[in-house]
Amino acid sequence: MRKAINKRVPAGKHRLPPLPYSYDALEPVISEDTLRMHHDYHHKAYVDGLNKAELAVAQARKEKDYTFISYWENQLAFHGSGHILHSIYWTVLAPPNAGGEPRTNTLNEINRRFGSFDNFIEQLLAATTKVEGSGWGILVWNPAWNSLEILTAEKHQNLTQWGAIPILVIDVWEHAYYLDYQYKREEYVRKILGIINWDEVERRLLLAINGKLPLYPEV
Ligand code: MN3
Repeated sequence: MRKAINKRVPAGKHRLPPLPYSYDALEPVISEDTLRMHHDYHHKAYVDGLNKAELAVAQARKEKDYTFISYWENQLAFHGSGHILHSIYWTVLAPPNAGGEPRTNTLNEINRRFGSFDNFIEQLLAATTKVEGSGWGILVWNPAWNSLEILTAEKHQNLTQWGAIPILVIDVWEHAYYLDYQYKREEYVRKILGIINWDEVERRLLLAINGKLPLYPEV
């Protein structure tokens, strides 16, 4: 299991975290080709974009020239959120022999909020499948009222409740599924829901409940 890492990362020094398994570990749900491109190219682009934005903002500060600040603020939100969500996405997926049902605390909180595990899955499937354009389905813990909630994100950064902590995230950008599922986004989400690493979800939820997050797999 991944250790809690809470390093301070200086501006411009983010690095792509390694996948916690081999590129073919999620087959047949996610092909080796998809996983390799998704991690090595797409996730890396968000890490690079975040570093670039942080350094640009630092340079603007130094030069006292804020002509392009709104552009760089947009880039910080987009690439920073993309890096965070992808880092979580890899860790909450497990090889196909994992899956099954949530662990004790996760199941208790799901029942409390959604009434039953089936209700939860139905809502998560519907909400995630129906994200407009590129985005994410996200199970969050909201410490403001101590509850799970299902939220979605358009792109990586739009639509949230501030302070909400992502516990389980599902990428529904086309790059996550198009090679393997083409337009069948719902089928991809269904398959993903069958390979969730519920041990990791439980670990993240317990940390969140105990005020130990934000805690992302930074390197
Ligand atoms: Mn992605």
